[in-house]
Amino acid sequence: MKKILLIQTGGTIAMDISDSEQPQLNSEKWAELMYQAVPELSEIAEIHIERLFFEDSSDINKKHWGQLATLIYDRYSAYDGFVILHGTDTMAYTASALSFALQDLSKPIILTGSQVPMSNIRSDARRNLVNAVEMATMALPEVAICFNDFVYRGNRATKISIGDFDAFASPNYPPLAEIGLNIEMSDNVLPTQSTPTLNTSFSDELFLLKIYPNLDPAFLEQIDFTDIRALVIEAFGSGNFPIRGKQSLLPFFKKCIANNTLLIIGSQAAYDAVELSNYESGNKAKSMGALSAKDMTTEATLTKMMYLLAKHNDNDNVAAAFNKNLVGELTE
Ligand code: ASN
Repeated sequence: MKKILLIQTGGTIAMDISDSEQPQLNSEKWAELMYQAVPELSEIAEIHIERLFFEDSSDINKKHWGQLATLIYDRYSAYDGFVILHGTDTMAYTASALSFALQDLSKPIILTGSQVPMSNIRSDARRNLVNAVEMATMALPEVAICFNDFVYRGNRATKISIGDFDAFASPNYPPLAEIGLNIEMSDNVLPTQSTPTLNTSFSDELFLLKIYPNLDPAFLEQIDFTDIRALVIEAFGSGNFPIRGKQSLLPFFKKCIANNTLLIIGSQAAYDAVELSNYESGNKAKSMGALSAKDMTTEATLTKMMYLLAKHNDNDNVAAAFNKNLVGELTE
């Protein structure tokens, strides 16, 4: 029987709504509840549970990503696969970050959670948990999100629904697996490697700006860019932004580049890829030296930049690595 390490990090899946005074269960009580609710788990794998921390996923940051990656790296040879129970709100960020933190995998690292606490009658926790544990026993050497009968590459996934069980999507990459009567595995899985690598450093020296009609660039002038090494823009469509009149963002972007801040153009549209040469504004950004996020999710764009800024001091090295497909996060 395969050995799976189940890592508890918090989120709705671990909440006990019947105990409003202490909604966060300890790992023993949670394990008890888990086996009570899903007794078939013990037929799928031998499961060991570790509670690493216990947070609503809004409070998870690069410190937690480092802890998770280190724990998996340290236990790597002892288990056949890993399941991380995580809140759904920032699951796609953690999955993306882990795909950069732990590369060259030969075993599955599957994140799951639920929209409704395990203790509720109509919770999605049981199904997601069974599916995730089963996927962690399979030949899937990737960081993946298993949710609502789909398995998505972690750095391609994004949360799309607050309340629906179908909470995640992978707009620009097909699912790695679909779980029905049978498990349909895709051929688009990363190749198995032999030895994983560990990186636990992520930089926070970046800033995300979502643009919108009537954004006054004067507000942006007030941001102190001294410690901001990269500015990620969620632009419109294929990478467009205002270039006429008082609302033109060109002077601000020029200032950023002069300040040695990397400029990355992403999109507010989830499907397809940024293409800077399609329109005048994108072309202007491109000739100023802006980078394209191509078809990456915002989660992947940000965590990739955080990883690269921590890894390289030189902007040219960051830019060169950013343009490449490192761990399946973009289509080249
Ligand atoms: N607020 C929760 C979290 O992300 C939401 C959930 O898990 N469904 O931790």
